[in-house]
Amino acid sequence: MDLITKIKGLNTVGWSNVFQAVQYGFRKKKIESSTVKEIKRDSKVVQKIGVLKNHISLENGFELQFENAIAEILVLADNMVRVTWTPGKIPVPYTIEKETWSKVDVIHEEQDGYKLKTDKLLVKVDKSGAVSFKDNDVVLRKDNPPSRVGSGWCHEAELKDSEHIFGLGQRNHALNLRGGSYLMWNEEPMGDYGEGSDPIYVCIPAYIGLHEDGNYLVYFENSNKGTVEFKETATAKFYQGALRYYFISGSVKETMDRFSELTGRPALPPKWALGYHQTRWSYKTEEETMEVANGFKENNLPISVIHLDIHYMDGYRVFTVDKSRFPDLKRLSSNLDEMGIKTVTILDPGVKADPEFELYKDANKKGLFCKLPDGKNIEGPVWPGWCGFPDFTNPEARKWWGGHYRKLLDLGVDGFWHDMNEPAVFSSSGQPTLPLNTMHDMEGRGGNHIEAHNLYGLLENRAAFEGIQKSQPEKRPWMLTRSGYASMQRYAWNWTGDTGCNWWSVKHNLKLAIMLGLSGVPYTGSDIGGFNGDPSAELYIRWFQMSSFMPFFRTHSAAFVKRREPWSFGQEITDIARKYLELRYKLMPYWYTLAWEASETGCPLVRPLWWLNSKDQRLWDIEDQFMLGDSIMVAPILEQGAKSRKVVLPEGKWMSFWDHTWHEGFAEIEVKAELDSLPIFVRAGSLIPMEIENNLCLQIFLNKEMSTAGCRVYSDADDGYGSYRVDSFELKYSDNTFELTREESGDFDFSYNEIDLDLVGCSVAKVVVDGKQIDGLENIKTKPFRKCQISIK
Ligand code: MIG
Repeated sequence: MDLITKIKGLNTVGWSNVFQAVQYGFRKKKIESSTVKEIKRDSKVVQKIGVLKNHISLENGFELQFENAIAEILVLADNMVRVTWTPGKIPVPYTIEKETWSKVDVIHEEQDGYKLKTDKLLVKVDKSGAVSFKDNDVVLRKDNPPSRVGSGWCHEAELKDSEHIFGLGQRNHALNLRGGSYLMWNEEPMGDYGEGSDPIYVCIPAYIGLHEDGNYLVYFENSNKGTVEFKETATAKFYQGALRYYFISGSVKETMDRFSELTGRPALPPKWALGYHQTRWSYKTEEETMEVANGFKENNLPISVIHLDIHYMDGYRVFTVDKSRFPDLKRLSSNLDEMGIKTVTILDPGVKADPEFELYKDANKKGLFCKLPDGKNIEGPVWPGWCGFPDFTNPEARKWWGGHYRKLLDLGVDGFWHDMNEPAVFSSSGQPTLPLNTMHDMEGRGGNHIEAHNLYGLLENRAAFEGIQKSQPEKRPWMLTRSGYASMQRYAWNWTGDTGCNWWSVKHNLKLAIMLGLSGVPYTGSDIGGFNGDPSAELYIRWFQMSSFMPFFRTHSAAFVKRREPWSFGQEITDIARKYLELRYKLMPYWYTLAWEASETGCPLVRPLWWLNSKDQRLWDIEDQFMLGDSIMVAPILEQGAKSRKVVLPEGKWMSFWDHTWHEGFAEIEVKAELDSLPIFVRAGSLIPMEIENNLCLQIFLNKEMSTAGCRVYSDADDGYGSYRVDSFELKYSDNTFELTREESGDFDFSYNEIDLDLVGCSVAKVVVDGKQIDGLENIKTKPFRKCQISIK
């Protein structure tokens, strides 16, 4: 980062903090200088694994002993293998949800190398230490023998010419990561990030390789600082630790399923989180917050959540409330609650080093802050001034931190917004975080910041999740986080931080959502309109339209810019915003069912176009369209002034959501899109469940050339861990008659009075519901049926 960017960045943090940032910058440089030197020196020491000396056959794998290293290859599931090269510290399994796997049938072979075979995968290790992975006789990937570099590892795999790479968390790059080099180090970019500013807040060392012979997912379980590069080879380097990675084969759905079984399924959110959120840095008083809430009601704009940014705290002290601005937070939250609005408050991990502050005193006494090798706390400046940073790798610190949420829950706060948890520290030089040689507990085994840094946000979220679950076991915790790491989907949603206020950023945020999804994190979204700037009405509403199809749907803006509620842009924009808000809420059964499916299978909600057909290479580079689930395809307008755009339709038939015209797939079409219009297409064979006036409405997009369609609808009490139900609708078509059946499972009561059927693009001749003919053919409304026959003209 050059000096100018840095100074610009410091400008957003406020000049009053610059002095401390400069002080900390110098201090940090001095503290970590010997570690930095060591890393430099170490990076030049390369050691080969040497020759194979011995091998041991294990129940589900092999241990191969080389002259300078040991490889353990274990089959954990029929499509997943774990490879571990030591020496190096074995990771604390912070990112692993499932450690014990049931036995798999594995055939061992020992000729021409060491082979392990399951129904789905063949792994072969050569005497040289090279490892190859095959699926149905096709080589998916070949790994070269790794080498030790300093106290870390360098791992290299061959890539095929056509191979595309997706994942690694949030990256400032094209969706296909091929050709780039990526630092694995969560970083606050200090101001807007743009092209070339990589890394940012969430790095995840997992990626999908896609080529003409298939695809796979690789996850490196190594949280240390490192780099991953995709040029001729995929080269991963980690500064320390054992080289441990998981290789998963199968369709993209199967790989996401296995990966989320390994690292944890995405938590099912309370339903309100899928609604619209509004915030600003900050709504500074109770009055101002109520005024915003009333603005939504007056303008007839649906809203579910308002977030309070840092001004609600007393001098930015975490877990406190500023009594002059928010004299009665409980009153505010219950007033909002009556309007159907949930309250979310921001929390930063830094604890003000104020000898009068109870929280600080307590953590200090208990020794819960991060320390330097000399045993003293490392303190750094953030919003409250000098702060201590809880060591979330210490189980005691997690418990302690998690215990404090109760205070805010008791004040009626419904969810939490975790900012600055890279962790970010204001610093005028080097990376704006803690020194590399900061010590961490790492569940008692010890470690430094090189290893713990990327885990910091993840473990703050875990501490919160566990604490909130304990304080409020009847509800599902909801939190939003800026930083995170592999497996964060178990605890938190993500937003993409201080994104730029420009057209590049709106485009880029679509890529970030797809990338995160393919890295295991399904819930993300961006500050609508960009963070630090004043978007034009056009930029705002185009961004808003796209975000209405993103899992996290929120307008946010920085402290020094104009107010940004939808009505700030005038009547026309307010009306367009209402149209997309209403559509979002209508589609809630579709969203909620996708969320439930994600919690069962790890599949992201927002998917790349090639999700449905990974063989179609034309789809591999498309990064300005996306699938929401398997049925809805969105092609947002991402160019200033554009009133139309090109849309690529994958194989199959597609119906325009708005004008109900059919389009042949495997084609590119030009679509008109005036300012109020977002191109949306529905795949033929889809049933889209919607909620309209408390009824369940099924929009049926069945082309007469097709014979089946279906969908599932998940419902429960919208929160908590009680009973649920799944209604599975299946539709068969022949001889001008549709037969629609509904099967139910689970014991939650059906929550709709009626089911409305909307046969898009057909005129109905006769409807028979559970054996009885009904009237009203234009608009079919029925009691919850088992079987319904519809004849069309
Ligand atoms: O240093 O809390 O990304 O969303 O409004 C800035 C103030 C701190 C950064 C977050 C932004 C939030 C802001 N925070």
